[in-house]
Amino acid sequence: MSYGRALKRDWVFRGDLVFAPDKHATPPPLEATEIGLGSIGFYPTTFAAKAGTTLTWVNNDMVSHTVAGRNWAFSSPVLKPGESFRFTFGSAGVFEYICSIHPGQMRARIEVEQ
Ligand SMILES: [Cu+2]
Repeated sequence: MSYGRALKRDWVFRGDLVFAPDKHATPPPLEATEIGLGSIGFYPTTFAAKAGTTLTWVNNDMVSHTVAGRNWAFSSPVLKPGESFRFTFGSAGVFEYICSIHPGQMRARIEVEQ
C-alpha cells in the first residue's frame, strides 16, 4: 500500500481561515443608547438606562430579528438586516425581552432607573 500521493499533500488545517471573524461576527461599537443585534444575540444583554431614555435597537446581523418585550410591554416589527427600532422607557422597572424568531438564543433585559 502506498501513501505516496497523500503524503505529498499539505493538509494543515487552517483554522484562522475557517474561523476568521467577518464583519458580522463582531458587533460595531455601540452608542450609549444603542443595542446591537448580531450573531443571533443582543449586545449587550443587560442594559441600564434612565427613565425617559429612548433606546435604539439596530439589526447588524445577516438575518431578521425582532425585539419583543415580555407581556408585550414593547415590540418591534420584523427587523431586516440594517433596520432599527426605537422605544422610550417612561418608568422604572426591569424589562425582559426576546427575539420572537430566536427565542431560545436571544434573550436580554433593560433595567430602567428613575
Ligand atoms: Cu432573532
